[in-house]
Amino acid sequence: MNDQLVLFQVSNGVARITLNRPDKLNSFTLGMHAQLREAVTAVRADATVRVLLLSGNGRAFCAGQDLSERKQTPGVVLDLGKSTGELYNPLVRSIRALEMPVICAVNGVAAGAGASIALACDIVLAARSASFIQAFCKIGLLPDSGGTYWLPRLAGAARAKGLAMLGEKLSAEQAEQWGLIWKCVDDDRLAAEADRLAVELAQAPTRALAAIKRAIQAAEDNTLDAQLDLERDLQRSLGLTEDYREGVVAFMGKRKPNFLGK
Ligand code: LHQ
Repeated sequence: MNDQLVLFQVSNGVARITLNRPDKLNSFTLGMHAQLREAVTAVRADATVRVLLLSGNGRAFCAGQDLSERKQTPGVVLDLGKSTGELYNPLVRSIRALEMPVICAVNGVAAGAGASIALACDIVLAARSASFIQAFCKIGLLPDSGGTYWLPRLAGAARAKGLAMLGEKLSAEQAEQWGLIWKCVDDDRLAAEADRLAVELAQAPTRALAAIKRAIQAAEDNTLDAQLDLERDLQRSLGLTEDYREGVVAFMGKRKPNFLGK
């Protein structure tokens, strides 16, 4: 039996989390949730980490909930709200709250909650052969883990409803064209391109990136007035950072800045 349901490694400011149940398309079990939670907690606690890179092992990114764990048993009331509320929602919230960029390298199919978790990340790269499937409607459910939040915001309500109600496979190329993801790249370039971005972002002014993440997420609900105030407040605190000072000094000195994420 495979006990390492999530692979976790930190080097040079980059934390790499890889979902690791390839034979079941990295679908979520209780055990995988627990290990993923532990890894994200370790990322948050490690001050050297400046970017998180999430991916999947094998031919899939993640096929959502492992349905063998969610079968109806006669006489037992199945509470899907419990697993959504206690497992998936905290995961989505933790990704959104991480004060660093989270890159998702979608190496293959992302279905159900797997698609939602990918879309919760800040920069989503996908292999050209990857796909996104709102599989929920095929088993009588609605998109969860933020699915009904990301889809209309990223793709518009018409496409969101089509995707969620039809559950058709959306190719990575179409996902890029519809603005669901950052980029789709050739399969054999995905790992290298994700690594290149991770290394670049790990050398970026982390606090500015965290502020960008926070502000853009807030913009999903804010009025312009509230957003202008938030930008002012965040800019005020960024103006006090070492990285801002370094950025300006480096620009004036016509040299490359050395950002420390402070
Ligand atoms: C799987 C799964 C899977 C178990 C592939 N479970 N074994 C939240 C809260 C509470 C409850 C419910 O759900 C949620 C959120 C959700 O995520 S709901 C949506 C759950 N996911 C799905 O409905 C997707 C189910 N999977 C599929 O539709 C297909 O596997 C896709 C389209 C992803 C890939 O198809 P194929 O490439 O043809 O692969 P396959 O179907 O042959 O799968 C390979 C193996 O992985 C196979 O096992 P086996 O032992 O027969 O080789 C599948 O049974 C297993 N697998 N997804 N979600």
